[in-house]
Amino acid sequence: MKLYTYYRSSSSFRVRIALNLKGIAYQPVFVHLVRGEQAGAEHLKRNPQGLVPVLEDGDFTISQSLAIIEYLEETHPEPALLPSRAKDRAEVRRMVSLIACDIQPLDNLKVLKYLKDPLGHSQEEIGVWYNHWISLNFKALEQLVKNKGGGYCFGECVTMADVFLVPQMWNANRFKCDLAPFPALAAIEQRLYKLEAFDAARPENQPDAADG
Ligand SMILES: N[C@@H](CCC(=O)N[C@@H](CS)C(=O)NCC(=O)O)C(=O)O
Repeated sequence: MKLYTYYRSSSSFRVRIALNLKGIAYQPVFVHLVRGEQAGAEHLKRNPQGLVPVLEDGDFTISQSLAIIEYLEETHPEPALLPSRAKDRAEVRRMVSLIACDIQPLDNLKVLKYLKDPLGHSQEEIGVWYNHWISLNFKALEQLVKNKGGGYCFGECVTMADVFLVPQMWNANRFKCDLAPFPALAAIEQRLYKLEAFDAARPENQPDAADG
């Protein structure tokens, strides 16, 4: 498999974690987002949205991190990232959606750039925007993991919710969000980084990190 990725892309980070957890070997192909390589003709053929990540599995090409991770879950079921009971899967997907639908799309690079130009917001205002969506939604997620977590976001095993949590925490730290109100999320994050699959997927540990 080939993964088109950028070290600091939180959506790529999710897929790197899932591939590592499932023990799937892959070849990373680096798409430099700051240099705009995602908008080049070659990449647009892979993903007309001009975003990473993109996964190639033989002649099959797929984008959208959640679609990719669900595909990996179906094609490589072990270890499972979704629980066996339907109600439990719904709980995990609820946490995944909170991050993937209600935080990341509001705080991604395209949105932050648009707030600056053409909307004319200052860097300080953009920081306030960023923090707002993190803290609003992490407040709810903190409550959900307190109710449902048993060491991890949901129960006592790593699930897709953990795969989505860690990259969002990484982004929140990068933007210096106040994470003090979320001790349960922070404790889970620390526990997850002890696992090789999460640590190896960290942005700092990617070969393209050296390229800026
Ligand atoms: N919903 C998409 C989001 C993908 C996305 O926002 N990718 C960002 C990096 S995390 C990107 O490629 N940004 C490039 C740009 O905004 O030009 C997913 O989950 O894959």
